Amino acid sequence: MAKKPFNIEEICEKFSINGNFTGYEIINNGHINSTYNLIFEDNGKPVKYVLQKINTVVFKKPDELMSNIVAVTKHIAKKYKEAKADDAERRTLTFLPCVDGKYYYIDSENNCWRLYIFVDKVYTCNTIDSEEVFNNAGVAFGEFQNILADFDGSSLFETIEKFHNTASRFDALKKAIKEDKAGRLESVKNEVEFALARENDTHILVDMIAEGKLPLRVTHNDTKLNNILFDNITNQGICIIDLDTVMPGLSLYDFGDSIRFGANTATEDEKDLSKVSLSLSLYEAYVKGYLSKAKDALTTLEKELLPFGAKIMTYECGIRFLTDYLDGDTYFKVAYPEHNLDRCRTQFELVADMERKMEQMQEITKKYC
Ligand code: GN1
Ligand code: MG
Repeated sequence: MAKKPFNIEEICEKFSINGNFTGYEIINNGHINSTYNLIFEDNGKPVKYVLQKINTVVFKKPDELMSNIVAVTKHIAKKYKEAKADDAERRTLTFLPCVDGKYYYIDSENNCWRLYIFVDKVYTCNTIDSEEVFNNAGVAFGEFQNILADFDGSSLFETIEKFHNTASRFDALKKAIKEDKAGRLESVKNEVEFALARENDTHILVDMIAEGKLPLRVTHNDTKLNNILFDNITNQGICIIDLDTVMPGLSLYDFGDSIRFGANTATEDEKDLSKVSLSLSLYEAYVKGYLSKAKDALTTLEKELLPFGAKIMTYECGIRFLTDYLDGDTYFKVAYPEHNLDRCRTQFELVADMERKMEQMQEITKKYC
């Protein structure tokens, strides 16, 4: 039998878990952390937890990271409890402290672990063709933003500096091009040209923040479809996960990243680019759901910029994949050598399609404002 990627005796001791360990599953959704479902048996009943190895190259300060997450999840839990919501305990993640009171522990090999209670009777999606479910995704992220509207953003640490500062992401790309660390520049001339041609776009939101035109809110910043747990029976997005990048940010980041991932007719790493496009019907489904919750909280300018938010987040993600490809794949997990390049290509294909469909995206958005 293959060696387990964690030491189960140590995990049980540190997080004081009772019950007999019966097995685990590897969850392959994220590009950063490693995630496992742990299954125990306690008094004849199965009990599940989710164990995550935090990528400490990306998240350098686990104490600050977990301080953010525990504060945010406690806030959300309190809100649903006060509202007497059905299933209040399933509406956010419950992290378990270690015996020393910290919400993570570092093992002898310097791996950093955290544990939360498994949310039962839910599913996740990596692609979607159901407008109804994507509409529910919009509702879920709209509600997430509302519920954090009265959370004090100044108490949050910046877990990754300038995370959605597209201008500084662009500078990082230029540096990677100059250094060409992995010797791959020659093979990505078209992608580099596509990226450099859109430099003007990279400053737009950054400048508007500096000029006070757009408000900072507490945002998720990584609103991929697979960061929503959907209820098996109602298909509602009941719990938002992957809270590592909850920080002050723009509503446009969250809206845009959802569209980037969920309204793409192909997966993020599809090799056949003819399958990649922006689905206007999925775009509409999301806008409708999202604005049904967030409309009143957003300013006119934010609402006007939603389609641009989708484009710029897709572009930003594309240049991040390209940068990592040029740097030799040091940031995102890859399954094969061209993985980051394939991801970059889908993102740029989608940007091009959004540019073609920008007017239609604007029309649709207006309808729900
Ligand atoms: C990463 O961890 P995951 O897979 O949910 C990344 C996001 C990217 C995304 C692209 C901390 O998210 O910013 O948009 O990959 N997270 C971090 O799929 O960099
Ligand atoms: Mg994730």
